[in-house]
Amino acid sequence: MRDAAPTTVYLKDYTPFGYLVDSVSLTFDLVPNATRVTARIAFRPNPEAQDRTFFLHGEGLKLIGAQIDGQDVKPELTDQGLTCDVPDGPFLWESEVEIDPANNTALEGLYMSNGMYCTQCEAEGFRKITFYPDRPDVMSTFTVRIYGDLPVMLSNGNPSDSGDGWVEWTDPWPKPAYLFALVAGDLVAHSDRFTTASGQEVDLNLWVRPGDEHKCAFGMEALKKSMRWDEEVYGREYDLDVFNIVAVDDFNMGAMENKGLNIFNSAAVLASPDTSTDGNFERIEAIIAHEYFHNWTGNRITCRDWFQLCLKEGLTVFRDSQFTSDLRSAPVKRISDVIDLRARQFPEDNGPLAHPVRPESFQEINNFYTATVYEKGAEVIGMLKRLVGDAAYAEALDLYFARHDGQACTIEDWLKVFEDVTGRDLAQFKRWYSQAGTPRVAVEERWAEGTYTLTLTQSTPPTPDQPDKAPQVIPVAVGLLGPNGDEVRETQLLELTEERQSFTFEGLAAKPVPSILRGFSAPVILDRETTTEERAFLLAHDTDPFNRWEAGRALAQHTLLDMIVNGTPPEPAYLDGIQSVLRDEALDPAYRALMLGLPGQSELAATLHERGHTPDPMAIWQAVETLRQTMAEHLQDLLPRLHAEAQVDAPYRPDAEQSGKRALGSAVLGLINRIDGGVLAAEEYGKADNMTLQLSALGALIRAGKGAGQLAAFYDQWKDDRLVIDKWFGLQVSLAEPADTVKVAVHLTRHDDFNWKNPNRFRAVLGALAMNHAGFHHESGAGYSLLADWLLRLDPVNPQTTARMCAPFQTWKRYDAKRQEMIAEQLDRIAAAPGLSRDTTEMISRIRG
Ligand code: 0A1
Ligand code: ZN
Repeated sequence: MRDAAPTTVYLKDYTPFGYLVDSVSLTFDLVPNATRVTARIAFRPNPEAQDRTFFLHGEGLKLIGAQIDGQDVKPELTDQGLTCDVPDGPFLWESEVEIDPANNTALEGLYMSNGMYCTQCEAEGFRKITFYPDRPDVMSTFTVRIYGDLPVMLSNGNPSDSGDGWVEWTDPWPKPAYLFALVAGDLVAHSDRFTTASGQEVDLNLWVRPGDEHKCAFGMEALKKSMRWDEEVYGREYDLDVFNIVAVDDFNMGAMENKGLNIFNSAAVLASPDTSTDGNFERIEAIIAHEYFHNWTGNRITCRDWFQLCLKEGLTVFRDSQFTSDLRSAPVKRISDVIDLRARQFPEDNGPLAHPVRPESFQEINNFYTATVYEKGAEVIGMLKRLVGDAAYAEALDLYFARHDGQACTIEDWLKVFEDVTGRDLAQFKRWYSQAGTPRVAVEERWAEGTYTLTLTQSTPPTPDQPDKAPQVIPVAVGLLGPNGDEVRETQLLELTEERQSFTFEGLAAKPVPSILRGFSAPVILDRETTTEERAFLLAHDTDPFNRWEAGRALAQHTLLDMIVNGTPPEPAYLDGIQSVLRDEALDPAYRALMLGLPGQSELAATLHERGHTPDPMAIWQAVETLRQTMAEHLQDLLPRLHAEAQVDAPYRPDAEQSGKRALGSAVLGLINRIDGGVLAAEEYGKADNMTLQLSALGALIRAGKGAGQLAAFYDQWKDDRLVIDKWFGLQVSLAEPADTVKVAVHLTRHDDFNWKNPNRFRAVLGALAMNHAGFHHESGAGYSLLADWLLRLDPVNPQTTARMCAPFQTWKRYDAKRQEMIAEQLDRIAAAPGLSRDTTEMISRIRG
């Protein structure tokens, strides 16, 4: 069924639901096309609420019958739910509905994936399962009985009873409906046990389809590490007898934190050295931690309404980044997070989709699971922690858990614990939650008689619905270096609270070189005109690993922009500076691999646009190619030594040490490849004994124009492994040359294995198309129309994934008039499609502006 006319929901309109739910008892009779769901729900009037309208959400449900206190009732039905007259006091609501999981391609509610039943209820999917007040502030305990002839049938909580053909699960912890889950199918478990700090035994199971058993061990270890870490660092213990994780092939997102029954996209949990790259392993470890950490930040303490999404997501992303930093390398994690923030969040914050970390309105909440809510939300917590200090942060978190356990909370509740612990007024800090847009901080410096003055000026550009911005509290970590490279002032935190503010450093013997925004202490853009010499100096001497990398990045950006705008040759100071860093064997190989990275082409386009130029995707691509070639030649003598240093002589382990070496090896291979035309890559492909090496060699061969044979061999080797075949699809599109990208993508969409209803496979091709900057923005406009064709095809099948995949169009106003016109035409074509989903309608209209 297509959606009705969109309505907008506002944060300011929040009111509590008129009834409290004391208990929920559900039964499921699982049949692919006709599953019956009965619900017995104990309601009582909510003393805190004024409005006693009894409205239950419900979408696409066939109502079989309903009773109140055992008497048949005839509720009034709409396409959104039902209303009914109810008694003044407590009452028992009973309903029976029929649903069709086998035809649920939207992957929301109860659906089937490869013969397995599974659910996705966040944000508003539970209403597709039964009539219910489907809002996060309505919390209740659940008992769930599942009837079916499937070997494994799971729900939230602990197993409580079973009989012939049925099982029962009881979740003692009150929860909102979005955390409900059910899984049933022919599954096998990889099992383990965990003893909590207080001695409770927990059964751990990772459930997968038969054949995937060999891909479970890493995920299980990651789960145990997460459980221990949350005890040690946040004092949080697990609270049920069993923790189940299930891998599902058809899933719109990465994973979902349902209470006691986390459901994962199989790409976000299954791993083996043969089939997964180091990057996959690290991502899986982080996602397992993320979902597990939600047990406290999200489940035990949940959100009052969906506007508060960042309350659980920002905090949980922040916690999973801390976890990864502790387990692996903190500087490498920080740099990777900033690369990701700039690639995904900055475009959002600086374009038509900009919204505050806590949005104030939405049409479709699923469109707000964004990099702003998640990643900028985590940055905001990082700033808060810096501002109050580690000890106060820990104290505030303890208070948060103690004060709000079992509640559905708001950002006000969150900030209040910090205010209570520190006595600090966070009213201005709160603007980070309400103002959209990336603040820009301009830097001026003055040097006179031993006193160095930094003057910082902040401004945030207008964003949709927010023309004027007030100054925010910006923590700017600064250190000073003396002329010989010694640190003359250690890192200190400047608090920029005014629009313009000066900070002085006295008693200096010589004019220092400032290292500003160390550790990327705030999610801002630093506007600072500085010299190549100064950047090279910081690249050589900065003691802050983030800013040292940032200096290299700034040099790379500077030289690329100069090449693009002025046709200048690559900057020798950049090439020499990078060379010195690469020579330093004391530096972590992973860090050196990051030093070899260049700013993304889309990021370069954004910077050109900001500086008043119209980005030409082809010219950007060409400049990157030229710089890479120059780097390969400049570093030629050093490359064999680095390549040798990157070799791993031990059995494969996906840990920071080995994967850092392989990352360096892969970056170095990419450069050698430009000189030897694929000779080393062919050799490496032949002897690769893990997916990281195999894929990096295959990529190099494709780039050298010599990958055809290996691509075919790779397919034959892995055709039965859907996750590896996703990589095979994606790699070809992401590495295609600009003029060939669309051709390659079209060709792949005609492949027998292009199962476009599977979100992973759809994204492997169309997502990779959108990420190939010069290919997607090819002057023919074919990239735009191909993406639009597929969005139109996917929308009736899966609105959520379609809406997310509209995002590549968000940057359209950066480009020239011709490209803008071509994109506008595609946006209008999509918008005009009859019956377009609410999800996609909202995205397209916001992007179109
Ligand atoms: N809460 C999950 C992410 C998630 C969100 C929405 C979903 O369906 C619309 C699915 C998963 C997390 O943060 O991991
Ligand atoms: Zn999350």
